Amino acid sequence: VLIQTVQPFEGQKPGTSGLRKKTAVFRSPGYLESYVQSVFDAIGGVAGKTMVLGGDGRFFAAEAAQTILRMAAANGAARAIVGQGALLSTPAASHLIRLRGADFGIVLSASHNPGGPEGDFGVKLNLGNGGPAPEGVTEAIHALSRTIDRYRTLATDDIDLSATGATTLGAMTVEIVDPVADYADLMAGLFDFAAIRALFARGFRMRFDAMNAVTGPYAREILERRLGAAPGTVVNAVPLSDFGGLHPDPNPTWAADLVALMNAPGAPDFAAASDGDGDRHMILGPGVYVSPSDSFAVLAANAHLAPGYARGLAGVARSMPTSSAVDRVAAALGIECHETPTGWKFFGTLLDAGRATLCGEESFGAGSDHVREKDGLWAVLLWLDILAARGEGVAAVMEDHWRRFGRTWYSRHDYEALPQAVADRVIDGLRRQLAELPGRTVCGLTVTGADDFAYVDPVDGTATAGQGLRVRLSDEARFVLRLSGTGTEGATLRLYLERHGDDWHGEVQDRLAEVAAAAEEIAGIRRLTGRAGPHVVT
Ligand code: VG1
Ligand code: CO
Repeated sequence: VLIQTVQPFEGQKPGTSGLRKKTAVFRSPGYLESYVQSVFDAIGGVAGKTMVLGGDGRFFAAEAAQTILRMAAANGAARAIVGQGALLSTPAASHLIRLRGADFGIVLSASHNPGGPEGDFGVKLNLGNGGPAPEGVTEAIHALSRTIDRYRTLATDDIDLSATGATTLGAMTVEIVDPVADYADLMAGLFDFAAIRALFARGFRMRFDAMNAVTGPYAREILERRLGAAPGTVVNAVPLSDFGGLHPDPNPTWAADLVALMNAPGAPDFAAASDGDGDRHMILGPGVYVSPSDSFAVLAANAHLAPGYARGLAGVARSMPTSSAVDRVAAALGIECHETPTGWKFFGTLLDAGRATLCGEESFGAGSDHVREKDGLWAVLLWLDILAARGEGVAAVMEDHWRRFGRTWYSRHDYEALPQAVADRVIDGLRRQLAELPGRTVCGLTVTGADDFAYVDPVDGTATAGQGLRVRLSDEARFVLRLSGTGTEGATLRLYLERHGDDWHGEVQDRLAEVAAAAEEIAGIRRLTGRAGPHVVT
């Protein structure tokens, strides 16, 4: 065992989902090692423990996996379970941790951020329940990273991760597993594969865009092999280290080709895309884009149609900026509905306690208690199961949903790569107004409440403050403003717009125009940033 000295690095503070930095930062000598040793120390050491390791296959992941394996062995870990080729989607890693009773897992991914030498890299930490490390642990990692002065490693050659099987590294057993098989089996146990197979056999056509990221092998195995979708259903199916130059974020901006396909004559019946690490999903039908908040609400309203959820749901949970569409479903079902801060780590206690069966976020994330992460392919398969059971297409399912529950018009406007000081000025400016806003009428809407979202976990009592500024408006409207915690360049402001109505016809941005105008009048995002408009609209 080698003890190497290292100096602490600034800013090794995990954000919404792991530590994300420019790849070049992660490649600076000692940077990854310093962080990983802080992770190991923050979880009480890894001696005798079992680790799951994988990632989305992005540039530097293969090298980082070797570094982490050497360090785990040097720190006394008993076993590492590694996805073949160092691949594991985030939900598959979560499943593997639970299935194998591992103590923790590391996922090498910056999720939907682009990869490559000029792109982003990231390290996610999941604990023994399969879920992202909660804030107490991420704070401990950050604290340790500020004083770290040494790390432990071995002087060994790289091990071959390209074939499945067992080997050793020092005294640690390394087990290289098929990244797909266990996950595919889990899906087969939740959904009616025979019904979905029959749907494809009847000529149902689908396109799944894996965006050259990790879901390709999973989607091919499940959709094309096990469910009989036509060969070629999965496109961009081979994980590439730079995602083929794509930005693996499944939204109308970055998956514009898929949206265009679905808006053209001859579109298939159904389309979906996932992100770098496989935890997000976008759903499309011919001429229909399903907003993520609506997708989550539809899944909650129809989950009982899938065998895995036939008993019904214990409860649901959504992140605060996610639309209230699912709240209306929960009310109709008579189940608990929780509102949590942004990020999957806040759902863990509710899932573990059996108080939420389904969880969702407006950022194309939905999942259930089958793992402790959001899960892109899971959402796609639940959609397929629902379409098969109902014998209807996406448009019909959406219309029926809006007829029953009304429509929650929703959109997120992202202002990216702002100077931090400018973004802070916008946030501080709105925060200072919160107390005096109620009662004010702006652009025809009256402010009915305004606050800085704080959360007390109903299971373990942990308090979290400063999670986003909410302004409630008349006419069942609201806007929310918060700073992103996943970016690597400057600051990103997210403005979330929402309004509920019974009439579901019309264009989303039109229906939200007054809410957007009120938000601009109050928060002055364009005025203070000098930007003409958002970079990305979802
Ligand atoms: C964003 C999303 C959030 C999601 C997070 C991680 O965070 O808004 O809902 O949980 O990304 O997604 P932020 O702080 O930038 O708004 V991914 O697919 O890994 O890790
Ligand atoms: Co992701």
